[in-house]
Amino acid sequence: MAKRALITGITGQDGSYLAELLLAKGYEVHGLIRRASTFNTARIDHLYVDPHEAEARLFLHYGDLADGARLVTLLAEIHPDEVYNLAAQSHVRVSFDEPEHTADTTGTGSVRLLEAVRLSGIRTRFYQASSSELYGIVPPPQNEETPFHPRSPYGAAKLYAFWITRNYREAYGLFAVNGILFNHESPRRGETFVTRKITRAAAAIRAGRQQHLYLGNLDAVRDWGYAAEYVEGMWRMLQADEPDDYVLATGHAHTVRDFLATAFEHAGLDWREHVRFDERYLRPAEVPALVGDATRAKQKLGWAPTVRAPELARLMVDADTEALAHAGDAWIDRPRLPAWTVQP
Ligand code: NDP
Ligand code: GDR
Repeated sequence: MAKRALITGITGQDGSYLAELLLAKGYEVHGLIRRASTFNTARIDHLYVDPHEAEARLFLHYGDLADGARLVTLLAEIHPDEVYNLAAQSHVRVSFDEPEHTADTTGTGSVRLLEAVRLSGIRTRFYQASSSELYGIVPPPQNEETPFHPRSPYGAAKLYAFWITRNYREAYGLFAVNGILFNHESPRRGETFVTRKITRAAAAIRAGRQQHLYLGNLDAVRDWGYAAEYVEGMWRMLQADEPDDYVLATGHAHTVRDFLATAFEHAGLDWREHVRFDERYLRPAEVPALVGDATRAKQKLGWAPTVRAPELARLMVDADTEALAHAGDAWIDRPRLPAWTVQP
């Protein structure tokens, strides 16, 4: 019998890569999606097979991490072997504007899902999308033994989700793991995260569709990996003999400025001629440097990433150049929205 997985956050960057991976491994995949007035399935549309067809193995269900009763009925109906909790309000800057909503989705949402596992009485393995943002201002390199000091409402909400996941493991014997993932990017990255904002701008400026790129702190250091490789690590965590928490990271440090320089150079541009500072992109409290040590994942799971930030920057610029060519007049420069709103 094919294994069955439930993914929350399936319409997001990681959810789409994980759905692809699990389908390729022969899983039946169920995804939780939020009802919206427009379709929000662009990242998984290529996986669509008419559910009336016998070969269909991807099924979507309306639901929300804010709705605990719905999560119970859904789990009782689906009986997944594995649950991947990827859903979250995942933008750090936005979490300062919407701290309560972020706590409700990113923090309390996790305990709603864990309780739903317990109340529905199913036996399943549980993955929680934890984050390097937990480390905050604790200096690198960070590993599973490094203390936490989150710096945002997002980080604080993820801290609760981390501990409640561990608590369900200790209290109820649930096979529940935290993947503490450092930043990972791809051509499917949300357009307001800094890497994608940079690579979209590089493509648009080269094509004469944009003049300037407005950014905040260029000195922040991050450890950027490739999302498609990180979802493999998530899956491996749930195949281990014993539940444990794991860091996934490349171990390589780059500043935002480094990423910017590589991306613009690849587009044949000098970033200094186009980049402007906008204080609206600063955070009330910044996380200066995150660089992970993924030794445990390498030793126990055999997981090792191969794509580093410079290669990632180039592949994302290439993907955005191609997307721009196809979009034509439909191209929207979404990160420029602060001109009308305060969207980060
Ligand atoms: P995205 O922001 O791309 O995706 C978030 C997903 O969560 C979307 O599918 C979104 O749905 C869904 N979602 C948001 N709120 C709710 C809700 N209330 N109920 C149900 N679904 C909801 O994030 P990523 O794919 O980048 O990240 C996946 C997870 O990993 C997140 O939890 C993130 O915080 C965490 N993480 C990410 C890292 C990264 O570098 N990418 C690093 C470490 C952790 P919709 O499409 O409808 O908005
Ligand atoms: P991060 O990612 O906060 O690390 O969270 P983001 O790309 O938003 O910021 C990275 C760094 O770049 C600086 N920065 C800017 N950031 C944005 N978004 N826009 C800008 O214009 C800009 N200018 C400079 C930021 O200050 C920051 O230092 C991501 C998310 O995916 C989280 O969900 C995840 O948990 C962490 O990565 C690990």
